[in-house]
Formats: sequence, C-alpha cells, structure tokens
Amino acid sequence: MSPGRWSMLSLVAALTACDPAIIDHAPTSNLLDAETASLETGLGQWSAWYSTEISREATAARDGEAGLRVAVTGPYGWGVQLDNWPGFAASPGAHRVSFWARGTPGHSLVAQMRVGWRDASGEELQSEQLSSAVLSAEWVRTARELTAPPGTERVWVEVTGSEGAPGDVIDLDVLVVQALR
Ligand SMILES: [Ca+2]
Repeated sequence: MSPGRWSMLSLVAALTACDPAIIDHAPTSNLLDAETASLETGLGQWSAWYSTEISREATAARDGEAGLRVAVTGPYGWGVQLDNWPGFAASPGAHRVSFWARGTPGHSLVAQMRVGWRDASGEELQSEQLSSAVLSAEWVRTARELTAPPGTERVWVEVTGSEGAPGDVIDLDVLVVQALR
C-alpha cells in the first residue's frame, strides 16, 4: 500500500472513529462557511425560500450560541436555501454530509437536505437527498456519505419539508458538507 493511500485511510478511520461533535467542529473541512454551518455570528448564506421566515436564535442552538430557526408560514411544505448561487466551492469525490434538526413535536415534520453538485457554469450534475427521522423536541443528527461526480466545482444545499403548517418551527444547526480526503 502506498504511503498516500495509507494516509487517506488513516484520515477516514480517524473521522469515522471521532465523536460527531468533534468532526463538526473541524473548521477547515466543512465546505459551507463557518457562519452558514454554525449560525454563530449571523445567518450565513441561508435565505427563506418558500413558506418560511428564518432567524438566528440562541434558543435554536444545538451547538454553540445560536442556530437557524425556521418558522413555517404556509401549508403544504416549507423550504430554505442558500443565497450564494451557484453555491460553495467543491470538488469531485467522497463527502460526508450531516446536519442536526428538531421540530414541533407531534406534527410529522421531517427535514430533507438536498445536496446539488454543480459544474463551473452552475449547471447541476447530480443531486442527492438526506431525510431526517420524524422531528421532535429532541435534536437528531442526520448523516450520509455522498460522492460528488467528476466535474463538480460547486455544492448547493437546500433544506425542505413536505409537511408543515403555519406555527410549526424547525431548528437547524451544525450543517456540514465535508470532503473526505
Ligand atoms: Ca450553532
């Protein structure tokens, strides 16, 4: 086995073995910028997309001082997305994508993160989706390993739900798109 191959395997092993909270704190490995990932100093690149009002709230923090509060303002689903089209810089290869969420209990709310891999012109090459468990008052982490296809130069992220009604609230924090290499 070549030294390079061994280093990569060691890194993957280390990341796999680490506590998730430790992984999520690694600032240089997240393709999302620090504000967008953690909400610690502002809303980052998050914007209300449909049937939502968003805010940065101390009471929405899973980690640190603040998180993203999504207040649902209409029926038939909700969505937030980035406002930095075509997204954050990215490269082809293996990634681990994860986020923490909670929501109004008993309302069958699910948070779905759609990750779109785009080329240099912003055209989407491929997209994949992670769905949380049904949300409750307890924070739940959703994570998946995804592979960005050849030609990827940008990553785009949306978080949506197909259920929801005015008054429902979803909190999101520690949103990570991490290159595994
Ligand atoms: Ca936070």
